[in-house]
Amino acid sequence: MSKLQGKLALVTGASSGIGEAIARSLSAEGARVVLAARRGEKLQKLASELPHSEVIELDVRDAQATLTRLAGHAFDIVVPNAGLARGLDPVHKGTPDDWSEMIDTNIKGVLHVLRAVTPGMIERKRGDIVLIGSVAGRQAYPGGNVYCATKAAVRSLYESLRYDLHDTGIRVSTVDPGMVRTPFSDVRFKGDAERAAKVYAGVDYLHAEDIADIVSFIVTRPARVNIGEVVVWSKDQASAMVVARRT
Ligand code: NDP
Ligand code: 8X3
Repeated sequence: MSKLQGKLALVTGASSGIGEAIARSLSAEGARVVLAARRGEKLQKLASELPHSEVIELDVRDAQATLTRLAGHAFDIVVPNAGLARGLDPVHKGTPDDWSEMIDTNIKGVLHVLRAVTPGMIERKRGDIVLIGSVAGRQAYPGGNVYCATKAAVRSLYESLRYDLHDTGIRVSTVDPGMVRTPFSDVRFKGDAERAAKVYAGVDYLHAEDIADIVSFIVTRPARVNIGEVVVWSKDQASAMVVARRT
């Protein structure tokens, strides 16, 4: 079945993890997918597997580049998924450069993408925006401070967008995952693979494809249906911090 035949989708952060899985899933449903991220060679490799896809090398922190490179595309589906965590220290031991990277990517990067794509969607009176938040935006955890705050901002942005866009025909959703095994923790711990692996030890963690399935489900509902917020936990998680481990 090709429920998304004829649709054009944008996925940022398509070079890895959840974004890559979303791109694959939307493509499998028949969409043409624009793959955006900084690592062009990874995007090219994925593009070689996805029919009619396009690569845009982009750092979403760069407002002007985001506006320029996304111009001229009539997107039906936009998933501003690019994001990251850096560090897990308390604020009094934190690193301002890490904070800036998270704020610039997870909040301002999403805004840059939205500023680029929403005018065209409003003109066309339709479209889907699916934000990727996190359970971290709903409950803070020790050392999560700035990352949690950026994801709380995404959640707040979701609520604002519903007001900004409710009379435009555009549907707005947020998918807020718990623990998904991707390179996320390797990035957070700056390549410390051993520390990253411990995050998932003994847990029946979520797979990127689980989140991608949900995004595809959201954007294939009848036009009148807007699934708003989806919180997705691993079955082993009671909260961000309370996790059953079978070691
Ligand atoms: P990955 O590290 O696997 O992927 C992150 C993606 O974001 C990469 O494709 C990376 O591409 C891209 N990215 C990072 N910075 C930029 C930038 N400045 N410009 C463009 N692209 C950028 O992690 P995940 O797949 O796990 O994370 C994806 C999203 O899911 C994030 O928003 C994250 O916060 C969220 N999330 C993750 C969870 C998890 O447990 N893994 C749980 C809840 C939410 P590149 O480096 O090539 O630019
Ligand atoms: C990623 C999930 O719980 O590590 O957003 O913050 S968590």
